Amino acid sequence: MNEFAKTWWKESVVYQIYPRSFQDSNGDGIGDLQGIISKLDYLAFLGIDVLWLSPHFDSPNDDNGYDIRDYYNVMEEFGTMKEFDLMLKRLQKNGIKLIIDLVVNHTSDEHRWFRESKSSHDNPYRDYYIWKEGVEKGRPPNNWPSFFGGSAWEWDEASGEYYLHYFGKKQPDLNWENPKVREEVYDIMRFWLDKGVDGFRMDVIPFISKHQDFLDIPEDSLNHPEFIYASGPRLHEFLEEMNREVLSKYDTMTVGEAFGVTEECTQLMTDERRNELDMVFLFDIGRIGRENWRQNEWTLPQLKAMFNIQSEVGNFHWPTQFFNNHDNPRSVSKYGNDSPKYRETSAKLLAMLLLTQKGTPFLYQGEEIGMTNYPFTSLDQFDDIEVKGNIDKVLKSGASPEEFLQELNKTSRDHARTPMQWNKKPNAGFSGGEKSWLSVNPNFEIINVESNLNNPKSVFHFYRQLIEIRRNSTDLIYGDYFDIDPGHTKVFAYTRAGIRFTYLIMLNMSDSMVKYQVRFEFQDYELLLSNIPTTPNKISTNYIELQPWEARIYKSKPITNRVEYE
Ligand code: ISL
Ligand code: CA
Repeated sequence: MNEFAKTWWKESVVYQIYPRSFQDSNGDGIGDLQGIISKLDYLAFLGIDVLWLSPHFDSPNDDNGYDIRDYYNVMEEFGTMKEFDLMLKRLQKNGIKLIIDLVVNHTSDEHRWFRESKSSHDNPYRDYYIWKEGVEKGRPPNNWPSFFGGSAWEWDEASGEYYLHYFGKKQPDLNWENPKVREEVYDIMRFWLDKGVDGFRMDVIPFISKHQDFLDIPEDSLNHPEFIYASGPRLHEFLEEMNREVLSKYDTMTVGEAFGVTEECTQLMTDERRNELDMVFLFDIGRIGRENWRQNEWTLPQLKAMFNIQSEVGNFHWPTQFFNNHDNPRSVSKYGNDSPKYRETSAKLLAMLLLTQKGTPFLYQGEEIGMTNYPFTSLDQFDDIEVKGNIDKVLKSGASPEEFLQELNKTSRDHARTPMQWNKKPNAGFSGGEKSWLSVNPNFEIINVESNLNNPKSVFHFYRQLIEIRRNSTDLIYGDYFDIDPGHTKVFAYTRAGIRFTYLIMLNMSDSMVKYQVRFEFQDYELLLSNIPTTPNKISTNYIELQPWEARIYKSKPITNRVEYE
């Protein structure tokens, strides 16, 4: 039996909002804070505990806010600080906590620090960023690539040096070796915590410590530089300092975006006996089968193996669970089946998977109504800097535009960023203006919040029910995870064994009916919820028939001989 220490963030269900695409309140085609405020009742009804807001700070939007110009101001298009405060107050009134996005591996090149830094070699801000001479004229300091295409070094003619940017060239990396930079970051954190936010999602946090030898990375790592970038020597020292200086003084929840980390690094970052972060987002599940912009085949046993690794972290680590965010395609299109026949059933199955695993679940806007990928028909429809920045490289590498388009239809970040589908009105009710900043998915007349709310059997209500079940069951939150059948290629069957109850979850993740042999003592189990109306209340034989994408959760009778949680 496990001995997890109880905390509020382990018991929370988190919902991520990408403000640009959530709800536009003034008709300019861009989502905003008033838009979010107008939907808080909806979020409260869904039953979420924590809201994670993607960057809301002043930004020139080269990477939709992940390029911050001023950490102490709200993005003009999103609203004002007053509106932020109002949103926070309304959230608190609804019992919803708020975590914000801390993007401090880099800033915008329009940030005052960078403008100063660039202005001359002896400017006091020069060392806020990473400047280096080229190896020779016209050749950057090393071969480090940017995730958004080309070299990670940008030449600055005026000062005769290159600056480092792991992402776009308008996203220069901060120099965390400089203690003043770290102090600035801690000040920013205090400012928002003192306002009342409850924590942070930390953008590409493992990248903050740079290898100071600045050596070339091996050729075979060039397609995946994240593994090198995430292995800087001072990461844990910096996180420990941040925790000591800031986090330890507040009751917060922190989740680091752990891009490129090893298992060992994850262990160190999230060990409750150390003082770094509470949780991290791992990339294995979300990026299963991914090879940069390509999506390859993957199998259910491979997916289960990843859940198993996450659950084996031990009692001093707490995982996160998520299928969607603003950087990934829609889960029902990737792990489910988004054809009209199975979309709703498979979206509900994924809801059950997400909400009955061990770890804090993170939902992403639109997931709760089963929103799907967008049917892109040409390369110029993409908005994302990741696509635009890499297009030349991809086509030069020999891929045809058709192939690139076909793969982007499975992998692009823009699938997650199309506007939230609220109703059947123009722009899906996202905006009352002429045009939304990114096209609305043409399926909005079928897939939208209004029709979900009106139908008690909808994907939305299924999420709501599961959130409710989870909230009322400590055992489902803290109970042990056991994969009953790791090798089965269609059925994902597992238990969550708590102090008083054991839950049995059976998911048929395939398009075919499966006659499944239950390898479990099931006599005392009763059905709690399923996504197919004909599911029997009790398991009565050794073999059960699971319909395509059928998902069931059973609950045991109370068990009396188990020890309490700490
Ligand atoms: O995998 C990726 C790069 O190949 C991206 O999807 C993503 O850039 C990566 O996961 C890091 O993500 C975070 O930092 C980026 C920002 O563009 C993403 O939106 C953010 O989530 C730079 O801040
Ligand atoms: Ca707006």
